[in-house]
Amino acid sequence: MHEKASMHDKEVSRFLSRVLRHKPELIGIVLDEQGYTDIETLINNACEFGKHFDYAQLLAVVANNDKQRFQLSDDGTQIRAVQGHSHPSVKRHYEPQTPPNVLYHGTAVKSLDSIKQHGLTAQSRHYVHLSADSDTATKVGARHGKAVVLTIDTATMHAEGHVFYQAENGVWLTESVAVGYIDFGSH
Ligand code: HQG
Repeated sequence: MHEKASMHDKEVSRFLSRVLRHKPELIGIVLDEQGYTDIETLINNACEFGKHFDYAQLLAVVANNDKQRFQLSDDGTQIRAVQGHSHPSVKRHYEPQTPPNVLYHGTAVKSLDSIKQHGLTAQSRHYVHLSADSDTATKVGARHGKAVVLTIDTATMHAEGHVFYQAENGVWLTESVAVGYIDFGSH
């Protein structure tokens, strides 16, 4: 295959998730506290790393992304992932929001024992991620194995002072979820 073979949008999206959430140093880019990085540098450095896409393709990936994972700065020169970060440079500000009465968390059956012991913790990311609907949560859980959807009593959590945030793409975030707020269903 040609060295400069263009990438599919999905590959670009995966690559952007990797460097904008977890591993900017892979291509020598820097994320600011709000997660933004300079697009020109990103494209040039990605190219040197063997990942070839241009500004037009990046714009298309941002616009068409199924989960709206990315956001451009107002002037179009910077890009960030809106949630999902594990990188310590990023300390994103989100406005606290009142959550719906319940939210869902998709996980894998193999994690249930540990979750029953410790509750939901952020693992490598900065927050526990919660979904507004159980179908989405099922898909999130299936990434890790046989999926199971947990129902979180967010009304009580919120009433008891736990803080929730919603990323620009609708994903809900909170620091952790204690076992007492989790409905495991039949599991
Ligand atoms: C589990 C995707 C053992 C947790 C999704 C999950 C989401 C525990 C895994 C976003 C645990 C972490 C985030 C405990 C939590 N013991 N396991 N105490 N507490 N876990 O990938 O929520 O498509 O870091 O249940 O859609 O799966 O990439 O988090 O299974 O919104 O945009 O530890 O990533 O978005 O896995 O997914 P992850 P997640 P994108």
